[in-house]
Order: sequence, then C-alpha cells, then structure tokens
Amino acid sequence: MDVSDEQRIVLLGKTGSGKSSLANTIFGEEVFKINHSSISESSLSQRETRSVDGRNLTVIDSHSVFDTCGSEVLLKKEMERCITECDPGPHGFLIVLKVEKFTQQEKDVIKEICEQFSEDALKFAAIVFTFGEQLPDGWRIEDFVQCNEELSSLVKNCGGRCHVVDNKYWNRNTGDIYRNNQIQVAEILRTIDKISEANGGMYYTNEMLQAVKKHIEIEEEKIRQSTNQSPNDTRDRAKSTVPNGLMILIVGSATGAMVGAFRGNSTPQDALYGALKGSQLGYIAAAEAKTVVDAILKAAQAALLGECKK
Ligand SMILES: Nc1nc2c(ncn2[C@@H]2O[C@H](COP(=O)(O)OP(=O)(O)OP(=O)(O)O)[C@@H](O)[C@H]2O)c(=O)[nH]1
Ligand SMILES: [Mg+2]
Repeated sequence: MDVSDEQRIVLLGKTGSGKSSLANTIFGEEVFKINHSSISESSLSQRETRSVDGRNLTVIDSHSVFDTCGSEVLLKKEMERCITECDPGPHGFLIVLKVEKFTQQEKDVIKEICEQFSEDALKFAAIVFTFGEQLPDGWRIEDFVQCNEELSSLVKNCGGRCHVVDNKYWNRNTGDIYRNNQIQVAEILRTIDKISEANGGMYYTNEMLQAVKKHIEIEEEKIRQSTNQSPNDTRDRAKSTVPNGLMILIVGSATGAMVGAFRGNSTPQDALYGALKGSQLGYIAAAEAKTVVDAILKAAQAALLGECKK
C-alpha cells in the first residue's frame, strides 16, 4: 500500500491538446516545456513534483499517446511505459481533450481511449478540457459534453468527473467564478482526492493492465482458432469475456502480493515468499468481494492477517 503522501497523476492526450500547459497551470509555474508547433516535440514523458495546495503532487506529462497516425502497438507501448515511469503507479489519469469541433479524428481518439482503458481503469480517470475559451458564452463544460454521444459516454464512464481550463486566457481573475483557472485547478485537485479515496488510496498498477491484457490475448487466440471472425470482432468478443470478477481477482492478488512483499522480510527469498503468500491470501479473500475497492481492502487485510499469524 502507498504509505507516502505523494499523489501521482498522469496526463494523457494527443499532440497539442495542452497537456504540458495544463501541468504548468496545475503547478502555477512554467515547469514543462510548451510545444508551439503542430508536430509533437516531446518524445519522452517528463516527471516533476511540486508542493501544490499542501500536497506533494507528481505530474507525469506523457508523450502524446493518442495520436491516430501512430501504430496501435506503439500507442500501447507508450501508455505502458508511462505507467511504469510513474512507479509504483499513478493515483489517477487526467485525459486531456480540447474544447473544439468534433471531427472524425477526435472520435478516433475517444475510441482509442475506450480501447486502452478498461472500465476499471476509468475509475482512476477524469477528463480535463483545455481551450475553455472556445465554450460558447454562458455554457458550462457539461453542456459541451452533452452535445456528443461518445463524449457523454466517456465522461459517464469516468464517474462524471470532468473539468475545464483555459491555459492561455483564464489566468486572470476577471470576477468570473467559472472561467478561472485557479478555481478549476482547485476542483481538479478535489477530484484527484476523490479518485484516491474511492479506490482506497490505491494506485493503478501495471499488473492490473498486464493481467487483463493477457486474459484478452488468450481469449482472442481461442476465438481465432474456433471461428473465422474479423480481427476487430475477435478482439471485441475477447474483451467482452473479461468479467468484473476477474478484475476483482486480479486486483486482489496484486494487492496481496504487494502487502506480502512489503511486510518487512529481510532476504529476497523471504520477500518472495511473503509476496507469494500474500498473493494467494489476497486472491482467496478477493474472490468474496463484490467491488474492486472491496477486493483491495479484503486482499490487503487477508495478507496482513496472514503475516501476523506467521
Ligand atoms: N488558447 C489556448 N491555447 C492553449 C491552451 N493550452 C495549450 N495551448 C497552446 O497550445 C499549444 C500546445 O500546447 P502544449 O501544452 O505544448 O500541448 P501538449 O499536449 O503538451 O503537446 P505535445 O507535448 O506536443 O504533445 C501551445 O501553443 C499552447 O500555448 C489553452 O487552454 N488555450
Ligand atoms: Mg507537451
């Protein structure tokens, strides 16, 4: 379990969506380099920590992972790398989108996000819109979201967590209590706290992502061998076989392993034993849990109890 008071968030979005600018707006200083050309200049993600509103906040500004021109494999690799770089895992993802006219490309980006994020991963995510000045007069971001079905559904899957900033124009206090970055950043920080609380203070781990991916690959192979469906249909069918229960078991065993390994064993062999033991206990306990958070808590409790009894 994460014992430090550091909060880690990953910013994801396509080139020019304003990720680096948003990171600077959140920090209230120019920490990340802004890209003034339409081609992505950043090939690596950048990680910075600052004290913001009494908390230690680490922001991982990713290399643009949702650019539709790149190959799908590359996108996935980048996203995994981003989560790995966020070691030991992010408390939340901010998916950065622009307030702009919805083109096919934007639709593709949303589709890509939905493909990359399982429903459970979206429990760790919020949407932040940039270029808020583009909102028609008197509109709130919810009004903009409502105009598009795909967007509405994405925001809904993120538990309705949705914010808007304008990194360029909303920095001055004009008396408008909505079109104001300071007020919007305070809301974003509150949302990060809520995500953290809702997930029991846990961070998203690559193990979760990897385990679900592995399951999908195996199912895909099975479907491929038994039918001659198109690759897309095969993948969709394989994905639909990831039951909530599996996710719960994965979270449970990963948490158990973490707690098991963490419980002060001195040699690598002991640590491994602790991890394996914790993992088994977590797996068994999580099987009884109904929700992911429940699974995490049950798994952690079981692993801790197991260690105490040893
Ligand atoms: N008007 C306006 N311009 C913005 C906003 N956010 C970013 N920009 C501008 O958009 C351009 C790209 O911003 P960045 O923050 O570098 O975008 P990015 O997503 O980090 O881009 P990559 O690092 O290439 O992926 C820059 O010229 C910014 O000044 C915003 O909210 N409003
Ligand atoms: Mg950038």
